[in-house]
Amino acid sequence: MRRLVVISNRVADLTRTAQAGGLAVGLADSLRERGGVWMGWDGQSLKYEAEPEPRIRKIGEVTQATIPLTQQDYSDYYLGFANSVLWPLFHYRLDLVDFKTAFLDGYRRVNAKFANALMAILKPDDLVWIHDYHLIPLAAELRRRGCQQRMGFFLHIPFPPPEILAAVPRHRWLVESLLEFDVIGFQTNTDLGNLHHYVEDNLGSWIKPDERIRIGEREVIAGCFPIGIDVDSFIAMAEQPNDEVQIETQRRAILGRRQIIGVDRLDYTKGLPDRLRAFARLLELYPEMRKSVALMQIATPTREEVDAYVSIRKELEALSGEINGRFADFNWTPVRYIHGTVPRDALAALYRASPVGFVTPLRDGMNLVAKEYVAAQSMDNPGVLVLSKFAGAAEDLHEALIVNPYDVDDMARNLRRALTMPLEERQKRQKALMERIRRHDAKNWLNTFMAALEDEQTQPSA
Ligand code: GDG
Repeated sequence: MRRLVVISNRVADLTRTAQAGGLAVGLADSLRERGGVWMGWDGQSLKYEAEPEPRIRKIGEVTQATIPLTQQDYSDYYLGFANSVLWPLFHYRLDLVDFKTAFLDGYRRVNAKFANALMAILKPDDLVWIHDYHLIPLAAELRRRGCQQRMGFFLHIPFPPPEILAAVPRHRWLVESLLEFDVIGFQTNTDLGNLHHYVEDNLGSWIKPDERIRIGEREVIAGCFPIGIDVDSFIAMAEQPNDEVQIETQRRAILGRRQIIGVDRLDYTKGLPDRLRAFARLLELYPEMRKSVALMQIATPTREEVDAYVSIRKELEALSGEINGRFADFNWTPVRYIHGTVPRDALAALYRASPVGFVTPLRDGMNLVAKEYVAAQSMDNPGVLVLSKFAGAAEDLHEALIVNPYDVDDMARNLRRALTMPLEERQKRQKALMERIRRHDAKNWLNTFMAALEDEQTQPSA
């Protein structure tokens, strides 16, 4: 088996279980099994080094190589171009894009740094797999340095339609850089279709009947590779008793209260304010639900140095206070809003103890929480997944209750439907959803992408 070298902005700490963030979770699950090298920024050191030497550490079958960034890199590349330009742009949020030329320069500079560090590690028959929007120009940088290895790219977030992409300066350069990869993977057919439209309209390239993109003499495989979870290990975790969660669940059962659960990084793409409003609307429209239901929202801190994240945090704190002020009683708190990180095993137990999983992003590449919620349910008495139609997961998870995350009334009605759904219907939906998350699990994601990457019919560009 050829050695796999994975590169992402950050590497996950494989010795810890409380990782928040879909990329870290998805990749850690896949790499632990296959083994290989994982390179990225160490996430901490912000010191200046002209040509950073990767720091090497071996954990099980995985060799981790990390490099430092400077404070300037961190501001321009990470907070700047990646998270204040590409993240909002790719999530269709043009109103939040904050473009500066210095950000673009920093983005190119850091991608060049990654390429220099990689040149010291790569062996001729390695397979190179690069992840996410932070590193789109990395293949082009590596090719410029003479790299001949097969290179694949996976985009964890959505790929927007051409008319949205066109709002950012140098969008053509960005897509041309992307096309330097041999294989480009997306979460959904919608994202893949958006790339097809862009290349046909703007680059004069064409899509062959086998879906390969023809650019001059080269061919690029672009496909849909939906990410998944390690279903069995999640089931095992959910079935393990977690004392603290169990005591809390029993207390709620005695009081006849049921829990709706939401778990997200605290990000403006996750639709949290309207989710809280929808819960309030449920209490308004169906007063009989009061005191018998509560919403637990876990919102894990993320990117707190970007302004848009500071305002969403304030908005949520105000909203949950407002809803509690309006509806709470001396012995019932409707919203439990937790701004923090919960251990993964407790999370699994919480999903299992919650009759409704409430996942309502305004736009999401896939959304692993939706799949984790399904995996954690017991077949005897499964809960119901209420899922946004704008999550990538909705392209597959048809048996969830699919909602419009901009329509508070629609979400409230579907919450009620979930809370009152007969057991037989819940079991039928659960069975079908379980089959779907097994078909598209972490292993399938890795294997199908690797098969495309190992397909030697497409030659790397000279
Ligand atoms: C990106 C894309 C795509 C969250 N809070 C805690 C915690 N988490 C874990 C969840 C889940 C992961 O973080 C979040 O994954 P998502 O997929 O929901 O979302 P993003 O972080 O935005 O991920 C997304 C993903 O990449 C993979 O390609 O699906 O669309 O945006 O695993 O459980 N984990 C723990 N404590 C927390 O408090 N332990």
